[in-house]
Amino acid sequence: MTQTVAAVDLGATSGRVMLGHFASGTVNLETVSRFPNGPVDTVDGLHWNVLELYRCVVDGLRLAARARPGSVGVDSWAVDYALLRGGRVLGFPYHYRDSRNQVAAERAHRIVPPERMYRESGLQFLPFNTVYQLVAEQDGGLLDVADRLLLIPDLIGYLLSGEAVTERTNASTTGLIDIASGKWNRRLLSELSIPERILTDVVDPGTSLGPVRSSLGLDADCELVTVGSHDTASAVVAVPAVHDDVAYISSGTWSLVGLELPQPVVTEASRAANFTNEAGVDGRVRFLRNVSGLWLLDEMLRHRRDAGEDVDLAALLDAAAAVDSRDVVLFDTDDPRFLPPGDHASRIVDWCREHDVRPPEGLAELTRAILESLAEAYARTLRQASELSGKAVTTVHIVGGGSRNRLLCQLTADRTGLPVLAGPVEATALGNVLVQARALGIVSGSLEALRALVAASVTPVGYQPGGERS
Ligand code: LFR
Repeated sequence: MTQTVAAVDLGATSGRVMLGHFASGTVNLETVSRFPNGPVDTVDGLHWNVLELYRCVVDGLRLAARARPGSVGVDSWAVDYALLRGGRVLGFPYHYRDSRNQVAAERAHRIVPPERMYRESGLQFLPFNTVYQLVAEQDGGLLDVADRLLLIPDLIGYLLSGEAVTERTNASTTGLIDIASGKWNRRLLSELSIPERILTDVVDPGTSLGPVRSSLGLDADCELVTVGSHDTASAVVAVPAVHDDVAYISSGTWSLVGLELPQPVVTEASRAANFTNEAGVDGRVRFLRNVSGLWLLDEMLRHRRDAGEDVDLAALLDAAAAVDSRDVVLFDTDDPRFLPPGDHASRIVDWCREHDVRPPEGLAELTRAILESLAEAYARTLRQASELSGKAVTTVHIVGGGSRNRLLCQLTADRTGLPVLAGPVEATALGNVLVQARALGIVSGSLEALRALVAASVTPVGYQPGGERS
């Protein structure tokens, strides 16, 4: 008998509602709806249009209702939040790429040094970590009146069910969770004047929050179930690993490059290398680093298209693959100039000029420069992850949208010197439905059992170092 659950998966550039059908030891995803998402530039900065996102989620779930899913789970990008008072959302949530955070980070570090923040949270420094956003928020006055903070997937869950909680994997990206106890870090909150009253209980993935609102047209017993609500946590659940010595790259807007560990690595060396210890499903640790991702390419192309240029992605990737290796340019994909939306092509050229590197010429060379630089950053990050954790890696799994980019996968095999297994593309939605299905008793077992189920359901594409670039 087939059993079904529904996933809401919100990415920084698009969202989707999917059904996960479970039958005979396999899982099969069905896309119900897709909708665009992105920053909205307003007079007071970059925001998310969460009401529109919620509307799209509701429309998708109404369509999903015909398959009578037993539950719904929500995941999204991390760190961003809404403030509420009396159940009402106060203003449009800020987008993490807004420029307000850098100054706030400096202000926060004058109160609590970054070394201590890292020791207590295990979180890599990113200027947009929730903790810094909340310090920036102190200037706007909303924190004084808010009575609740909800991270984006928890906000959507709240609007769907009326239940307000903070799911643990995403909570770990705030910088406000004490890594030793798994609880809100009260001392840090008080030192940074972040009111504790706005925080809700932290719950684990796989917790039922009760029925979704009846107006959605789902069955009366369809419940909201927490999943790895940080999209990367869900994606890592669905890495089709069949042995332990693997690394993963969750490749989308960002590339999240690292390992799964049983225990965190919170050393001065891991801090210096800016590795994070984010909470995974089942208490695992996602020891990884944020490397930039397809944002570099997508934003460069969006900018070109906005300027009226007609760009065919498939043809561009072929042209990029054909660029002579002597014309390949490497630049630092982590340079902060690439964080905000804008003209990435000019920024790459500027970076090259400033670093005495011949700038890439034309879109094919620019594209090749982006993909080679990403692959080089992956290789460096994976070497560091192994060194810092002592864990050997023999295979690299690439999951998410980037697993479809054959040139990127091949370059990753070349530059890491390791075989790459690419896919599934929809790892995040798969991880989301797997954790729900386990909570409902449709499937059972450890993360390894869930991954074996993914491996039985999808066939990754293999790339060998030195293979053909196509
Ligand atoms: C990926 C991701 C990353 C997080 C970034 C910002 O979609 O969730 O893990 O660092 O977005 O939230």
